[in-house]
Amino acid sequence: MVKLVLVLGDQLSDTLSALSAADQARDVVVMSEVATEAGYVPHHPKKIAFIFAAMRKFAARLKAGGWRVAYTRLDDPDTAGSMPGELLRRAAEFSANEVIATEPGEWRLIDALGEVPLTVTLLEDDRFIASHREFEGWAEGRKSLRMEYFYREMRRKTGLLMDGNQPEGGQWNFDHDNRKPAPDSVTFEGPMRFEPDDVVRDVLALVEERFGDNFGDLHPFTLATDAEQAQAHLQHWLDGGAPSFGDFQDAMLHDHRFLFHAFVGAYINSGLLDPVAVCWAVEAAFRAGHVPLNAAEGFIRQVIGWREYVRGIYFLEGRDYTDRNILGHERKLPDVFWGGKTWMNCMSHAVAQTKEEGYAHHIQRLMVTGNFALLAGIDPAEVHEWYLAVYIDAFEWVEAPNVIGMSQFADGGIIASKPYVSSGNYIHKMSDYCGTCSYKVKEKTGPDACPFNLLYWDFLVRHRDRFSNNPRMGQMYRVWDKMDTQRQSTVLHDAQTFLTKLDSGDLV
Ligand code: FAD
Ligand code: DLZ
Ligand code: SF4
Repeated sequence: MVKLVLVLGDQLSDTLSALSAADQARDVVVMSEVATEAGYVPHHPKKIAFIFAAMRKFAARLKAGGWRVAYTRLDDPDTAGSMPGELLRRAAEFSANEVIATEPGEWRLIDALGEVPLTVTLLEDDRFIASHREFEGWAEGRKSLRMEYFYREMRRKTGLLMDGNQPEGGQWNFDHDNRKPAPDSVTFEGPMRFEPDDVVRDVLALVEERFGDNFGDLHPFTLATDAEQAQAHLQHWLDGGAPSFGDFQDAMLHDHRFLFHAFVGAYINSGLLDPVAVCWAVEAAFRAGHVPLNAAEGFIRQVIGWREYVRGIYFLEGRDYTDRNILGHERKLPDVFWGGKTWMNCMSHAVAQTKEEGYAHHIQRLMVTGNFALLAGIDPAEVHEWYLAVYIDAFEWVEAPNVIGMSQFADGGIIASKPYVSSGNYIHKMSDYCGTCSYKVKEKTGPDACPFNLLYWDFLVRHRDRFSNNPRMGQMYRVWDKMDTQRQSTVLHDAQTFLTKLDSGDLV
């Protein structure tokens, strides 16, 4: 009997376990652009266009490879509008009662598939290095789940950057070499850009019509939308960006949005690039003497360390992870995040770039928008929805641990040993944003004081009970305690004035 083989918009890999388990001569691949997936958050139009275009091209690739594919476009009049609905419709059409699927990357969809009145077999997503069982085994009995130790296991398992049993260069981690402030000049021009072809143009017209009001610019659209283009983009970055990736990983520059970052998140997460193959390509560039060890190790750690680790945490922690709010933050997400005008140059820049590209690099996400949300006490669920909507690479399994855990500390410290908060000083050191800002980064109080300076102390004081005994934060509490009490009250007063203006929608 025919079985349906479900392929989701972030499962566009030739090696997908559902495809490997199916019988090409008998089974039908089901792929659907559906309103529920396109609408569970107000996705950036570029993200929707990317997924739909990549899905259409992958469907064509499967057909060319001999598969029968039942593909539903968003504007198909017969669409059921949801993934379960589409499976039922196709089951009736092909007289099928069994579905083979690779496990989705989101509890919401896993649960929805569980409710479908068909026999649904969920297979492991073996595009990841660590299975759920492996991660659970690693986590079991540990007091704290730090990424670093997990990462070493992944290095041993894959053999990446290993010298026998030992790490290449005698160290597992070269992070201390990777914190240089922004360079004076950048010659790498950023991601490779692709002119829209016919498939992409069709999708752009559809997305413009249906999702044109969502936050984010659809045009210009120059993303890679198939595996060959993504591979060409990767090579372009290996040649030009990878050698400096490590040194300037944490830097931020007005005129260089991408700096030396790889811009591969969306391509890896959707399945167009294989994460381990990408890492082997970086390792090969290192062995060829083209990429230094600190860059190669730094990059490989992000992919086989952080990426695998956050996925492990998402599934280990379960369905309620996105509801966590240990710090009790309840402020509404201010308009600044949706492009509302602000005098804060760093925020304005990070949000404008997000609107135009559907992309910001890690430090912009963590130390600008994330830092601001945490300092200002914004409800982590709202912060989570924002990140899930606005970044092209955002899928819940990877986005939620980064936002709820790493950035907002809402999980109480499962991922981060201390909250990632900083005053304006850090942003000043790592970027060229402060020089042209209306606020003064060196001013600590008064109407011109950098809001990050005010909110930093306000945050620490608000959460003193929780953090003052944290060994990595004690020093900051000592600095606060030594401050003149008059100055302390001015700082807290000015912080409140700022937050009141923020809440009233005044320009801040
Ligand atoms: P590069 O800096 O070139 O890094 C290479 C690759 O390493 C990335 O493509 C990604 O696959 C992996 N990587 C790096 N850091 C992480 C990390 N912390 N977690 C998982 N993988 C990582 N990444 C996503 O893929 N999707 C998200 O929705 C997402 N949301 C984030 C939200 C916040 C608040 C923060 C702080 C980080 C988030 N990240 C997310 C992680 C990281 O910021 C992005 O992976 C990265 O910016 C993507 O750009 P790039 O490909 O140029 O990355
Ligand atoms: C993100 C996304 C969007 C916007 N649209 C679709 C879609 O129409 N059809 C589909 O199969 N997948 C889509 N996706 C990706 C899914 O939301 C993703 O598979 C789940 O969030 C699990 O990671
Ligand atoms: Fe951001 Fe403060 Fe610098 Fe302005 S001065 S760019 S608000 S850190």
